[in-house]
Amino acid sequence: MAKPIILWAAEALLPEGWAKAVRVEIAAGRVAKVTAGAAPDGTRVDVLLPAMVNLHSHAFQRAMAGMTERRGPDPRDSFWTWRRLMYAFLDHLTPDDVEAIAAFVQMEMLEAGYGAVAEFHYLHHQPGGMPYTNLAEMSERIVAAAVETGIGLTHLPVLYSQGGCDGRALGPGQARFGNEFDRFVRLREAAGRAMADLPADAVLGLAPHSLRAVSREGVAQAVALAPDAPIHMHLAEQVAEVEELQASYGARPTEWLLANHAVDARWCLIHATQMLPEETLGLAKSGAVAGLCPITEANLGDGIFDGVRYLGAGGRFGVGSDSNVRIALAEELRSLEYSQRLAEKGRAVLASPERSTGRVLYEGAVAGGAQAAGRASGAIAVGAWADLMALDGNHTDLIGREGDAVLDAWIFAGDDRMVAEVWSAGRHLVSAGRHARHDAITARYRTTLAALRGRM
Ligand code: NGQ
Ligand code: ZN
Repeated sequence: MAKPIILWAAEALLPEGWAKAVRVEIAAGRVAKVTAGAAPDGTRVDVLLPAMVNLHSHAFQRAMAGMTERRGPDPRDSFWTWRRLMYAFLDHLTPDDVEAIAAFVQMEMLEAGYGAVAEFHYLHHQPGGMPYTNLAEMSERIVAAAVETGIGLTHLPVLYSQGGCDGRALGPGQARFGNEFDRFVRLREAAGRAMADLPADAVLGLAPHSLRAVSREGVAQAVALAPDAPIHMHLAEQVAEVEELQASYGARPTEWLLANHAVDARWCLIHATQMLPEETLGLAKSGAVAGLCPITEANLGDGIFDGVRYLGAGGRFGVGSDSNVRIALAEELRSLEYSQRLAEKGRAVLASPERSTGRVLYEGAVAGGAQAAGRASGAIAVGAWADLMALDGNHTDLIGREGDAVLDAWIFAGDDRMVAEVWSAGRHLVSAGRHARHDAITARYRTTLAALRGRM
């Protein structure tokens, strides 16, 4: 077996709280031993944290970041007009493009301090909807990107079968996503085989896209397919979606889901923005993770998650970069808190008397992200995958700060330039803020984007 890796941190956030002079031993990708008050040893870092899981990404959307900020012909631009542009954009993408974009965005995630990503993958087929010769071609490209970047991957092949919850056919922009359940099962199996190239921390889950894109039967079949796998679904993001579901099912999305499925800790509900108080409390009690994507939700004009009520009821949450319009972990957490302050007209609304805002946000999202990804990480604890991140204590905003104040300074005053080192399941991928393959991955992304712009 490989020699254990030794880290030593001036300060570290452990499950029992902050500790000084912490020595961490990593063996076979997992935390093997943690000792506080230890003499300096091995690789020295300043502030060691469990690394975050990015619980929701559509990798390809990274390449359209910043391209949808103009008014269109519609009287009102919205999520739905954005979605049309997104469909038009993705129709140009080849498997090579997807691999290059995915590698680039995974590299950015790692450099931002994420150790893993749950990729909600629905771009399966050729333009027009014909499958590739290899049904799981696009899944293989996501996997290949993860092999290159080393990011911890929870791959979520997406079931997408209809154009709306009345069961209408897929729209022309949705042809590349579509599978009936049987073909989806084969696609997911093929994706699982492709994942043999990944290290042992990789996870295969599944994702019925939404109650709009999957019928009641489809959701039930997906739930039964892999009873232990993480299951993710978009839920209650937009007002029009709530209205559509009420018209078809006579219930609101979260209300319907909680009444018809045994929603529990293996579920991750993405957005959960449009909920009535009873729905918020019901979701909090279920043990599922609310997958919040604050930067994207602001960009798309979704609305504001009822966070104070949800966290007050013990609800679990994590964060995702979703549309990948911006990869920024500190900003993702800050945006979440600021949305709550603006809604509540108060400050530090998620903090508790014992724990600062930054601490509540970070510890909550790191645990929820790991749960949602089906990944044994989210804490610097013996037996967990060594998903670790270190902040640079020499940064000006961290002068003289310790404990919770470090997290508050990073999240509210700083940004991801403070992220110095990242390990994913013991793989040391980011050093001094840069991914080991930063230049090669960036060069390929440049070439890919230039060619793509030429074709559009
Ligand atoms: C997606 N994104 O699957 O990329 C969706 C848009 C839809 C967000 N919901 C498509 N943010 O929901 O129909
Ligand atoms: Zn999404």
